[in-house]
Amino acid sequence: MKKNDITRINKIKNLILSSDSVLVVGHKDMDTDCFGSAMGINTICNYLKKECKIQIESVNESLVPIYNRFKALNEYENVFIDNNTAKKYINKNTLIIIVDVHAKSYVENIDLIERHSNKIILDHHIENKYNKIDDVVFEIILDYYSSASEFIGEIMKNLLIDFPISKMVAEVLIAGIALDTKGFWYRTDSYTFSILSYLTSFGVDMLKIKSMFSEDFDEYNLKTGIISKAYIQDNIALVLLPNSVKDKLMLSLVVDDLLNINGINVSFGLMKLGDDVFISARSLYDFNVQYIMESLGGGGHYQMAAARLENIELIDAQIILEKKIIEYIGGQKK
Ligand SMILES: [Mn+2]
Repeated sequence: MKKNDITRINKIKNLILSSDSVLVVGHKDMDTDCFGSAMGINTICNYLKKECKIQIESVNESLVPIYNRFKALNEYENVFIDNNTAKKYINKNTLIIIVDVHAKSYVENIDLIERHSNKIILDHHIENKYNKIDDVVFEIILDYYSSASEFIGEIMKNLLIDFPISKMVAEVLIAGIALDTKGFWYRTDSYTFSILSYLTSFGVDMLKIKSMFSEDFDEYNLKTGIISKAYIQDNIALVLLPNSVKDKLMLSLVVDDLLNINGINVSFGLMKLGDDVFISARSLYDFNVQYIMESLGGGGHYQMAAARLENIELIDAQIILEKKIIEYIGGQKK
């Protein structure tokens, strides 16, 4: 399967057209990519004149300001609904569109989804067959899309002929792509930029999107303090977050930023939360962090992956991780 497949796009269009209404469901702790793609589906439904609602229960802290801006607008007044309202909203001819997730354990409102048969999945994560929502009428789980927003943006670009999309919707889709590609660097190709070209054509100011990712002074200081204590060996950096940090976002900020430093091509960060240790990993070039995270029970992509080790101390997790890294490097040299 490749990008920009018109047959696939038409299939999705026809599934929407043959349904009474649409309910979009994303993942728990909804992020900007998930929200952007949901807003994209909502726009597609407007174009196809189908009623569409987006079920939102829990949103990530970083999405709150964007979400509030949409909620304040009259035209979206009844678009966002909670789990209970979603139950009352759907009938058997409603199409549930699951975006940016396909894992049973990570999707919002799994009870409702399992009881409903007319549902499809549109996701960009690496397929996990063991924890997948089943019995769907159609699914596209393609990890070569950088983001769900790129994927839905592609459908919009092909379907919405002469149909202007709102600047705010275009912005949130671009922000979704920016989030999952770490500022358009990771997993982007010429198709990604053609979608960005389409989306920016609706009067988008890219600096406004950049400002959505601004950090505050305290966060910046905390991050650079953690980074300054990283161990670095053979282009690989490893950093332990202090116990005082309770926000997992800091873990990904740290591993992302380590790769901005000359001479660091791979970064690992570890943090203890409750009884467990969370590990986040990034790489540039030819180093498969997904392989290492998978060997620890986690997953992700070649250059961006994560794992969770249960009931363990930080130091023990570090020892296990270092052993895996050494094994991986040893295997590569053979
Ligand atoms: Mn995503």
